[in-house]
Amino acid sequence: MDTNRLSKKIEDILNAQVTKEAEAAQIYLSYGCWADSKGYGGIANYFFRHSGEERNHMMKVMQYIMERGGEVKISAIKAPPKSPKNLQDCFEKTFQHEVDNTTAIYEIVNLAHDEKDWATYNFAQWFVKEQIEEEKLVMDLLDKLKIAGGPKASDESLFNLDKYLGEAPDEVPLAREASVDKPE
Ligand code: OFO
Repeated sequence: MDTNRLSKKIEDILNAQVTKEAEAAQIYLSYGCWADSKGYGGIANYFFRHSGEERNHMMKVMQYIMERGGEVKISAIKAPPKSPKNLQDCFEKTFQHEVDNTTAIYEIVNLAHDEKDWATYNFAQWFVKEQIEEEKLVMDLLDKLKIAGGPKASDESLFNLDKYLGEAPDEVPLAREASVDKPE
């Protein structure tokens, strides 16, 4: 008896997402190492923590495939791209990476919707919300760098930014949690 509750297409797209999450973890590891080599220990810490989050995402998708009776295929992952040129480039590339990942998640949602696979559709909603958070987190990074002076940021403001990011919370409040008493 076939107990696989996933279509071949859904199983394939989810397996591709397992690989994407593993690749994201490697990219953030590489950015963390790059930041550390430039003396930004706090920013390195930020990327190392986020690398761990990507591994957690990988685990969630992997477990979901198995939970639905599907077959997980662990594939080779690409090497991370070249080191960023500077902090602006690093944060912009991080933002672009998250936007690309959001597109990949939306493809899973679209396919699940087309196939009326409501279990996968429901599972993918966790990632839709997570992507709002992840994009907002990186938008905040870009905003903080801009306030610090962007390409003209002084050593002192970069020192403070680095310190802040080393201790910054990994969760960001979302609009859905806002109220007039607690707007953010
Ligand atoms: Fe950065 O996000 Fe995974 O899914």
